[in-house]
Amino acid sequence: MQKFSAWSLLKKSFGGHKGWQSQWRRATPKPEYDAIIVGGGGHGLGAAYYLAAEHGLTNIAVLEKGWIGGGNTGRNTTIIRSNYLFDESARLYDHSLKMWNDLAQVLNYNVMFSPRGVMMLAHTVHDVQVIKRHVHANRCNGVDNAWLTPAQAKEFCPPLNIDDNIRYPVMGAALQRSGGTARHDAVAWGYARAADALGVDIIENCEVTGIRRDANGAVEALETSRGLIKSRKVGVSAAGNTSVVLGLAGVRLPLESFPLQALVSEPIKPVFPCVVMSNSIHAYVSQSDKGELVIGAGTDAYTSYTQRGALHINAHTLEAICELFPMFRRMRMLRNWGGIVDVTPDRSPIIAKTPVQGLYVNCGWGTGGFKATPGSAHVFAWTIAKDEPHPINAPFTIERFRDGTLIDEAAAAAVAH
Ligand code: FAD
Ligand code: PYC
Repeated sequence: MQKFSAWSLLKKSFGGHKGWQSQWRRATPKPEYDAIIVGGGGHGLGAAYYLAAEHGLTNIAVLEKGWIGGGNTGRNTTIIRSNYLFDESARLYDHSLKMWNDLAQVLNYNVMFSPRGVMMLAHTVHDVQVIKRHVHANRCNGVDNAWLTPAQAKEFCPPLNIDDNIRYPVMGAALQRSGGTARHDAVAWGYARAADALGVDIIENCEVTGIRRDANGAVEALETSRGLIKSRKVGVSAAGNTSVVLGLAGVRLPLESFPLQALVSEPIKPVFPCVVMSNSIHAYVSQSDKGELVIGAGTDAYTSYTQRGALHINAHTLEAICELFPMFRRMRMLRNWGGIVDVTPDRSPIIAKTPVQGLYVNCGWGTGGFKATPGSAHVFAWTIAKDEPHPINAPFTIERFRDGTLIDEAAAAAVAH
């Protein structure tokens, strides 16, 4: 009788991740496309998918300098929520949250969306006031969020320590029940496979190194590590590196790039029912379906393009986790990594046309763009296809930093900056 390993059976049933990857890697760029997306993260692949699926543009390519999902999409802690303060953000993030609900069906790929609830802790009187303000603003915008007492917070998340005598006692929490997590790399692969099926070329190991403009200043071609590729529409979704790529066309953006780190523990049986975040003490945690605790830290204090950060940031985060969840004190950590996030002055993204005709940008998601992937990709595709913003992303312009129409979401970013 023929024997199969679990891996060979998996490959037989699904084609195997390696199989799909090598198929994309073989794709040779055509000399010209109707549109090109720079950056094969969730936002770029998603935009390519919606360009093809909703706007009928199928002669398009995604150019990725490494491998798809190898940037922040495959490095984040997968928290999904829409409890932002301002109306503009509520519309954008809630558009996305709604799309998560049936994304697996739309893409025919299990992105493992799990709306298990996201709880944000308050540890000081200031936290209580700020978080309650968010709860009220969210409810006015139809975004679900509720204030919990410490006892109610513990009832929702039994491992939580609500002892009054700890250094940062829990004074209450906001709970968005419709928030949760999804499988990060599955989002990149799901969009890539669905886009590929519609004819999109996904070209890995292809770095954009130059942007050529015609006599009128409009985009006409990209210089890449795999040769010159012509296109009159180029959308850039190159988180962490956006200012470098846009700089190739002479466009300056108000962005700074910082390392942001995360780590996972050894896997254990299911013990942690939801997502808990604490902005004040720089720690957030959930448990993945593999059983690992997924723990995230604050950003490093210094700008950098390296995908790793300083060790003491993690030590601080782990101290906070041990204080909030004493039962995790003896657990061992398995892996630590970092990503580079690009941060705008108002901690809100830019999804917009640029001053260069045919050049569009989707960036500035800082520490929080994973949750926005479907909604952001959807409105970015609209912006590229129609050469005008979708009503949802119309406020997220570059010009707001000149005009002062900021959307200041520093408090909702939920991660220490
Ligand atoms: P990416 O996935 O980074 O994709 C951009 C791609 O562009 C990369 O693959 C890169 O290689 C490519 N690229 C760059 N330059 C070039 C070039 N010149 N040519 C070709 N390709 C290029 N968000 C949340 O909502 N919830 C969270 O819990 C969360 N946790 C996080 C934890 C960590 C540790 C980190 C680092 C981030 C976290 N985020 C979180 C933020 C989130 O990961 C990002 O905002 C989001 O994934 C950005 O997606 P993207 O597709 O824009 O970027
Ligand atoms: O935006 O929810 C978020 C987040 C959590 C961790 C990093 N970003």
